[in-house]
Amino acid sequence: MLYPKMNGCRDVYSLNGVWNYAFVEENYQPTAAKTDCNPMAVPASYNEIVTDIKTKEYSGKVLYEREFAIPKRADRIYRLRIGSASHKCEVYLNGEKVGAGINGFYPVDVPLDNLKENNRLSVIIDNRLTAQTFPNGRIINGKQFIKHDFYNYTGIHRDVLVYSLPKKHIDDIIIRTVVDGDYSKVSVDVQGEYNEICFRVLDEQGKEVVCTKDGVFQIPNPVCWEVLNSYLYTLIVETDTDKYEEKFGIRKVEVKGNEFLVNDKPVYFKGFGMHEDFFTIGKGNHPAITLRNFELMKWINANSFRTSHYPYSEEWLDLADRYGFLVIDEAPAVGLVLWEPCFGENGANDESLAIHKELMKQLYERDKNHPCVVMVSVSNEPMSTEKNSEPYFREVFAYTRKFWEVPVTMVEPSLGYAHNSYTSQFSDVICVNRYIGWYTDHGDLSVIEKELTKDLTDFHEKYHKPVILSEFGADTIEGNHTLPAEAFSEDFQAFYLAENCKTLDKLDFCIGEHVWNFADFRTEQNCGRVRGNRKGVFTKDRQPKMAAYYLKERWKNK
Ligand code: BDP
Repeated sequence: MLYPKMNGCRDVYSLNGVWNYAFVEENYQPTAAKTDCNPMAVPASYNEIVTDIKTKEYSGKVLYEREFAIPKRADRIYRLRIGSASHKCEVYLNGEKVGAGINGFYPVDVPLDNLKENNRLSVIIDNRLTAQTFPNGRIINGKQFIKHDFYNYTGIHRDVLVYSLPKKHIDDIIIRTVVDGDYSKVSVDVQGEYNEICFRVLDEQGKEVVCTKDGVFQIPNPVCWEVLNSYLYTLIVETDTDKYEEKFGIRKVEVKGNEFLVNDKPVYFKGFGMHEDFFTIGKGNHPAITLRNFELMKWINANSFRTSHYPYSEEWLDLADRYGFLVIDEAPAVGLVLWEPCFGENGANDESLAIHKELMKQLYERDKNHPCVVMVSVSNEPMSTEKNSEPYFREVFAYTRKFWEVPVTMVEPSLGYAHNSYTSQFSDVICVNRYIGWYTDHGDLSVIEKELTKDLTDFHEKYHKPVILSEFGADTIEGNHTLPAEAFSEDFQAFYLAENCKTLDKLDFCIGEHVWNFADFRTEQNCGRVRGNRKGVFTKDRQPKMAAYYLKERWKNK
């Protein structure tokens, strides 16, 4: 799947802006333009814009509608791409159904075969979460219940683009670097219709270093894409009728013994679990917010992040490629925890499994060419202590490995230990979330070293895999200071993180630390949350808390 890009052979038109929106009945059909609508911004979550609590927390179907006209050429075909609409959606052009999306964090790309001079585009979104959706949820007596700890934002969250293609066009480009262990060899697989094809590669200075008709070629004196020192080549594929440019980086990723190697060199993951979340736009994509996030990560000397707990917009990955950040790309399989049962007939069942597998495949189709993606996570904190999670994840992992060549992991919940996890056996790297001294022994820093050492060592001794502490953190209200350090103060957060990090330094099989969370974010209303999850090292408006200075210093030297 290629992102729509404009060039001499392809046009792209943005349909972002102010649309009409309305809550609609279960069986609503957009046969005619709906007149009793309110205006709504795209991309954005409506929950952050409305002022009435019932509207904000509505669960059900929502219509987004707008009209558009574009210059139409007879020698082109047209498609629509919605970067994401949360969670499921159906797409209609002039009242006729043209496609559907199965998940709120993936693109929906559909043909627009019957474009008229003036068109009406209707997108019907369903934001309800069940045992067959990702995230998982349950609807009990008409009420939505979720177990994941972030707000169930609804809306069209990423760009809406109409694009044109030549009739004979390139459908997909798959770039493989480090073929046969040789850093100069690149192989490109092009899917589509063409009679003639040519591959050109430009280096970062724009100098042509390859020009060939053969999809397997050598790059002279290759420069590798390195952690925090990225180098991106530009591949230009030209056919008799079409053209597409894609950036790529040369890098090799491997787990060997206790190490995670990028280009044969061991790396230590320093960074965060994050969220797409900001004031007013909610989960709406905006490049300025993403860029601010990246500048802060650079400032704090981080080198990596996990797209907790769903795939982020493509713009994040483009920028991570450019900044040289390592990304653990996570599927939206979150909230499969604490139901009774979580897996099996009355929980995540065969239908859920089929969708989960499809999402692992679509993740590959979207993200495969990004050098920053060095590991894939199939799920965050599923109920790995339930026996039925074992056959379920055996299949998910095996299926994921059919596409992805990078290591595959799954993030262990706080309840999962080496002795009771049915799923850790499948991971290439063991990722463990721990909140010792926060959710257990609240406020007591003295228990961290002993318990964390034991938990992580047990995992390592049982599975002989490297371990990442993929979440640890403490809620912190900015501006709040206490002596001695007490929970919720900035002082406590800094000491809390330091105590965990100090412990990790003694464990040589530990290859990384991802603090929870990069910034404060919205959750459901909950008496355990003071207007959201406040474990951010940065505030929601992206200013540092005291702990940020501790991490900056630590990571400079680590
Ligand atoms: C972990 C979850 C994460 C939560 C975090 C917390 O993976 O999504 O936000 O706990 O409670 O278990 O802060």
